[in-house]
Amino acid sequence: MSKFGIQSASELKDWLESQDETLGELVLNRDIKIGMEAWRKKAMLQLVYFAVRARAETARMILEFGKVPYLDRSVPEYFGGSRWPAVKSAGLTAFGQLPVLDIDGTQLSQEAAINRYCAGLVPGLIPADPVQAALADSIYMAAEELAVSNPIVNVHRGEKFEEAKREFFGTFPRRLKNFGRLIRKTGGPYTMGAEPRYCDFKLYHHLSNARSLEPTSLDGEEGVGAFMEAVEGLAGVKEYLTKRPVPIDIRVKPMLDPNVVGTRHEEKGEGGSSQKKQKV
Ligand SMILES: N[C@@H](CCC(=O)N[C@@H](CS)C(=O)NCC(=O)O)C(=O)O
Repeated sequence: MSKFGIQSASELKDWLESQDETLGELVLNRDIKIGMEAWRKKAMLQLVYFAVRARAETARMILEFGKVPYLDRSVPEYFGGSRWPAVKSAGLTAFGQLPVLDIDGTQLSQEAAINRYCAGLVPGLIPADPVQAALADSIYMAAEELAVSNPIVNVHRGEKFEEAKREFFGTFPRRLKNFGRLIRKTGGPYTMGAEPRYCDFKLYHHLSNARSLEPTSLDGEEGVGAFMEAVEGLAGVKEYLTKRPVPIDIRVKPMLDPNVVGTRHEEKGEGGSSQKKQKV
């Protein structure tokens, strides 16, 4: 037994993980910190979501960037063959929504919480300084205000699509200006300067949604093009972006191509969409 009363590797792991980063900086030497990182990465992560490019995308980019192993799970894969309506009515997720990240059996809901947890596994994505970390959160939340782009790309059709798109692009230019100003102020290429922070993956996702709806929508805001390229060039992210399925038939019959495991085809059992009723 150690003088701290820690008796097993798993107790040590719990203790290490309960320490905040500042204390970690003071107490832990570099090797222990690396060991702690490795331990964290050993957690079995299962990301459960629908087959749309929406609220799981930031977590995927963060995990791919950090080379953190995880499993992408469809609803039937994770919930023993059940489909979403049954899962939801049985209360099998905390808030009746996805995404969910299963961390060694503990289910974490809410995209922001999932992304922050994932970012914590990757050194540098959450600034060590609490004020800087809070600033990263504020940029993240400002990007979250673009989240209505998700259903426009992945769900809406016809008149509903046109209406939602019109509304989105009504406020988008002013929001984009704010992000552009921020990037220029910090010197870029990322929102907080030379290093990527977790908020950058969230912002990238929503700006790329905007770009797939209106290919020229990011043009003319200095710094934003370089921001997009910088995120796209990050090791791990670059490979991921080329291999991920692509939203196709936006506005008409949106779906992902190729039809990956857990896509709406499979969710319904055969061709056709069962997800159009879901709120993405
Ligand atoms: N605030 C939640 C929103 C989650 C959410 O709206 N999830 C949608 C998919 S993107 C969902 O689960 N829709 C299915 C339903 O509500 O039945 C988060 O950030 O995770």
